[in-house]
Amino acid sequence: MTSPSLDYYGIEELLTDKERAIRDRARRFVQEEVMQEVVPCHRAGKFPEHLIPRMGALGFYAPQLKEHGCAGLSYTAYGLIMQELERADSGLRSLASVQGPLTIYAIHSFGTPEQQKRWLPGLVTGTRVGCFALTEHGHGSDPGGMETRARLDGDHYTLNGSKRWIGNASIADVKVVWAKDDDGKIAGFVVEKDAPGFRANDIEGKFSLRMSRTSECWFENCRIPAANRLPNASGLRAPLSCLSQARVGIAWGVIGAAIDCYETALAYAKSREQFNRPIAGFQLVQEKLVWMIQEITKAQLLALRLTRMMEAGPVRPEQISLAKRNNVWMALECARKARDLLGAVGITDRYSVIRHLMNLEAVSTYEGTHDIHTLAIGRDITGISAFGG
Ligand code: TGC
Ligand code: FAD
Repeated sequence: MTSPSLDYYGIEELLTDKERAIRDRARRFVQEEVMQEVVPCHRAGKFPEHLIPRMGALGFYAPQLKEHGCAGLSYTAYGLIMQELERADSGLRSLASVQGPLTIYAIHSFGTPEQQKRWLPGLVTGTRVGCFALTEHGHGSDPGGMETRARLDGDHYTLNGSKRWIGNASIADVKVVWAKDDDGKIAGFVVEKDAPGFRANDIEGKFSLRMSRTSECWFENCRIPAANRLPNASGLRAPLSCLSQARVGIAWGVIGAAIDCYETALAYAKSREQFNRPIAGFQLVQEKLVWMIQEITKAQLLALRLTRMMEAGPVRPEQISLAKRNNVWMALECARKARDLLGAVGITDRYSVIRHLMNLEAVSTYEGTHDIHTLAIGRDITGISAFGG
């Protein structure tokens, strides 16, 4: 159960019984099967890969979608699952984001029935690993400038180019790759494992999202069947609509990381004594704890309102940008304040806080940086684009 301090505004009452049950099951999974893995995996810079099919069996991949084995849950239930995963580690939620709202959503939304039948069951159950390759070495915030090309050559496409910072690309069985076609239009292609002309390396030396595999990859005359083009994906709108799905999950997910930081800091502040009293008794310490619970509460309300709106009908991408931007910033600030309250022990992995802090730096960058979302919302409210040339 959520402790009363974390439900300052009675959010619990706004959830359905089913949503609460789904969240509690995700929390049990994290406590019973994940937590013991996190610190060793984080130290080793590895993801516990046996959990990939386990998370599939629990229905964690794109649960907001219907059919093809997806759970057909509410957007709020999807968000609550992401919250529980990210309470453990952003890398766990990231795995679910790449597999679900990115890879599965792309095939689910833009594929033919045959393509869906072929690739979705393995991805949804987690017996096959997916990846979503949009970012390139020269194009991160501006994916519209991508240089990867797909040339139609009889019954094949030939892909040339490179992608960088791609979650799970080196092990993925099913890679959704975005490239420009012969007409210069952005299109989606599925590159299967062992496609000739594909190679990938994992990126080493990460201080953030260490419990996550991140790769760079190259397509050198990489031949794939023409039937692997996703026919309903046309233009930048297609990958961006996948990002919208994932950003909602992030807006909820980071609340989990923030709650874990808050709970850790509160417990520590009550037990740690300096100047003959618990540090929780100092005004400056209380101010930090109050800031955290205030901002977590606002973030919960924002995320919940967003997913309730999505359950009722479409929302605008900028409304999703607002939640991603605010909630990731909030979680990062919570992690910074919690790290401060823990003093020296706060820099060790005996406590989760420094790990969350480092992870959230990447979460602030990926799926649109904080400033890119600022500009997206700025364009929406002023009608003037400040993105540049
Ligand atoms: P712009 O003119 O704004 O848009 C092009 C077309 O797309 C439409 N659109 C969207 N559609 C659906 N969802 C969205 N979120 C959309 N945003 C825009 C738009 O209406 C337009 O449609 P149409 O029909 O008129 O053509 O394009 P722009 O080139 O100005 O770029 C806008 C910008 C900068 C906001 C966009 O490029 C952007 O979001 N950049 C950030 C890139 C990004 O987020 N990359 C993420 C890569 S994947 C990743 O990080 C995975 S990490 C996952 C994990 O581990 O958890
Ligand atoms: P850049 O775009 O070079 O930005 C650098 C800085 O410039 C940022 O501060 C940015 O805000 C700022 N900036 C850029 N343009 C403007 C502007 N117009 N005005 C003001 N400021 C600007 N991508 C995928 O496709 N698939 C994945 O699975 C994936 N997983 C990832 C996992 C991790 C751990 C990380 C770190 C990244 C991942 N990414 C993935 C890539 C991620 O989406 C990009 O890193 C992100 O979009 C930013 O691109 P960039 O790193 O090239 O930064």
